[in-house]
Amino acid sequence: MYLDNLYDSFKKISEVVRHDSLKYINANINKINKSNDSVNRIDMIAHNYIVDSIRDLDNIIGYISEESDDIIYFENKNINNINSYILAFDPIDGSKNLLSNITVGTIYCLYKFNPNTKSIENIIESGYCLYGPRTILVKTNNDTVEHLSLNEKYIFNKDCNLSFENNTEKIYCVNESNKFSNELNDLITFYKTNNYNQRWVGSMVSDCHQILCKGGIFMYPNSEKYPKGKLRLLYEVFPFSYIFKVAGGIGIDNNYNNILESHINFKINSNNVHKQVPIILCSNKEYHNLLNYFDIRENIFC
Ligand code: FBP
Repeated sequence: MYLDNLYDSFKKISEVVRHDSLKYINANINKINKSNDSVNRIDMIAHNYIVDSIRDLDNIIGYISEESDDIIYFENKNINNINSYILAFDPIDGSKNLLSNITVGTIYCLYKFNPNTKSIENIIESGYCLYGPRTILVKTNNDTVEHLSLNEKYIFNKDCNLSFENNTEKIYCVNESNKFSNELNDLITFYKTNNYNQRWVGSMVSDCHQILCKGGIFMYPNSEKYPKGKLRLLYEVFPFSYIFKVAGGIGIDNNYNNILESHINFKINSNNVHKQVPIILCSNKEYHNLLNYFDIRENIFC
């Protein structure tokens, strides 16, 4: 597989997360990233393993990491090659939760990239590796979302495909301590009064994985604290929107439109590499419920 080296880097990260001293990996290394987060040693260990794993892959001319200020091009690559890819990744999503031994993960997205216009042409593959009770890799493979587990021989074995077809539980996932608009507060009340169960782990990989496995809706909308949203477009929002799409779901923006369409051919520059956006991720069933709810609401209020 083209990205086998990358998957191997996840095995190394899994080992470090599980076995290295917590004090060592959780140490603050006096670095603040572009999202104003303090960087822990594990963020850089994971970042370096991933960069080393893709450095010699043909056609990957560069990468975008939560821990790098800008897009980085590999010196040994022809960055004008029209058949170019870039990899965007969040080395350790939810790393602040490691101290509490909560599941964290790596999120990645392989983009077909036009080096002349600096724009994304399309998504080739996206996925995440969860470092939880088990180490699992969830990734798109053409029109399926594969769920693989790391076995005792350090091989990722396929367990199943993930699809919303069978996963229809009523779960809503949002950090309710944030202050939202009346419209969103009403939507959250709708879930509470229609027997939806609430979940919030606080690491996107864990929360979205739960929704993928069971059904429901994940929301990180804009709020008083994050007027533009908190999660990053290129290495959190697009990867999950593509995975949800392949699994029979959708990622939607602030206007409830498909975010993969509203940001098509996204042009990357130094100012938007870490662009934050509001996001809602859900099954197509929940998307229709949401649109129905707003239709009804509109008729009530208009
Ligand atoms: P990073 O840890 O990669 O910076 O990701 C941000 C994140 O931790 C997401 O994983 C999670 O969904 C969100 O922030 C939690 O935010 P909050 O603390 O506001 O609930």
